[in-house]
Amino acid sequence: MTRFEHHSTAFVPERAILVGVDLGRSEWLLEDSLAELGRLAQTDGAEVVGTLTQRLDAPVPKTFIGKGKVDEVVSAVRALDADVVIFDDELTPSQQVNLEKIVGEPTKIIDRTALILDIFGQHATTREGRLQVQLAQLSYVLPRLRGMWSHLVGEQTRGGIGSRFGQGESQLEVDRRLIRKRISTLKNELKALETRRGVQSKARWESGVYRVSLVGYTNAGKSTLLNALTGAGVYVQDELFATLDPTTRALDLEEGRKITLTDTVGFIQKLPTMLVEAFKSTLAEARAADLILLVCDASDPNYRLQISAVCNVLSDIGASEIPRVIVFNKCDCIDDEARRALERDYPSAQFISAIDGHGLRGLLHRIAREASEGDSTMTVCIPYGKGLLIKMLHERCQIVRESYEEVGLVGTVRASERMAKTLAPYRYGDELGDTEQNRLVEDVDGQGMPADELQRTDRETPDAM
Ligand SMILES: Nc1nc2c(ncn2[C@@H]2O[C@H](COP(=O)(O)OP(=O)(O)OP(=O)(O)O)[C@@H](O)[C@H]2O)c(=O)[nH]1
Ligand SMILES: [Mg+2]
Repeated sequence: MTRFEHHSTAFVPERAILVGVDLGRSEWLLEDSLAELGRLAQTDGAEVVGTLTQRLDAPVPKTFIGKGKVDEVVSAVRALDADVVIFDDELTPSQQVNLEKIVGEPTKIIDRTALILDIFGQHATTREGRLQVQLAQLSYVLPRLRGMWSHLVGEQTRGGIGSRFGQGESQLEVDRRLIRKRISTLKNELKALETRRGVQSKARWESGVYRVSLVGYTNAGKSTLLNALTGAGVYVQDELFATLDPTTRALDLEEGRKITLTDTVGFIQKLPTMLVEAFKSTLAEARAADLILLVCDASDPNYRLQISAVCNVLSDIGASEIPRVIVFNKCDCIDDEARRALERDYPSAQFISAIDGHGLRGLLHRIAREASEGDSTMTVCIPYGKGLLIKMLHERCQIVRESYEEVGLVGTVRASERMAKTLAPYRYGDELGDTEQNRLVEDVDGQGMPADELQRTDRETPDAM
């Protein structure tokens, strides 16, 4: 969000006025919500020059805020030379048009949703991420075409927030029909990508590797944690929505188990529904996890509300049943008293600092413990010819005891339910161990799995993935 100054080659930040209304419906304090809006505006490159608030029982249908407040906005825009007025709540298309008319060109009236969409537009890097953002932006634009977007028709864009929507989409400037068509094309493209992603998730599920997703409020430190644990080199920044696209890295636990860790898009209160909708397939990464680490900024006074905002989105995307562990990050920034209070209120949480490494070993042990939940102990004998299966055994099971015998590798292992099924035909020393039942179908794909097992795994793969 920048504007071009005459006589200078430098871009200067747009000057923004924030408007917040206390409708008495949110648990968030108006000032906290506005502070967050200010950070969003900053992340988008704006400079906040003023803030106006109002307490209302219900929004005023035509202008969202009352008439007196509208007059105040007009005077503030003049006095502060503002380029844009940002409302903390979603405005209806007609409210936006009415306000633009009253405040007058060239000041833009936008809302939190548009701001978030703009940030997403700048931060999306993968093809899927960009398509998802475009879909969300066009869904936002469609009902507003005649209003705030009419100025785009036959006119060069004014630059800044909003003008980057649907970058390079000249048809955006034409009419709704074309936008609808584009929306449906985007949906199809995304569906195709989603199918491919689904295939990948399924492959990972079948491989039996335990999957952990890092989920949490934006800026909680998810990417920093992924980097600290795996050296992934994911973009970390003290700004909101630094990361949009999921990154997955493998990690070997000390207990001798391989897991994958996935970092993904952060959540925020009042997350626009169209974004949740558009980012379904990215968010499905969280849904496909065996364990969710709910990363939370312990130093943020609103951590409780942030946790509940995250839980709401998790339940929206159908991920509420997945086991989760709350991870309080940034513990280097809180004092002992605050730490004790958190430990008292969240006795089963983990406490870490992704920056100084405090608590990371404990966190890894906790993951190992969660991963071994439901494990069973079994003794197997695997012929040496089954190299891949032996590798799987070492990577995915906890080895209690092993010896190299003439018949093959004989190991007593703790195996997950999935691995136990894969290993069942190789049971050793009990009734299943006899050679007849041990008969293996030749490897089709080199996975070392008996054919009937492959079928079973196939059938049991959750549809959601
Ligand atoms: N003091 C302190 N700062 C931290 C810690 N972990 C992360 N940070 C800082 O918090 C900011 C956000 O970190 P990120 O890792 O980008 O957060 P994120 O959760 O990935 O954020 P989004 O991608 O925006 O959703 C950065 O400035 C980090 O340096 C920590 O343990 N202690
Ligand atoms: Mg991040």
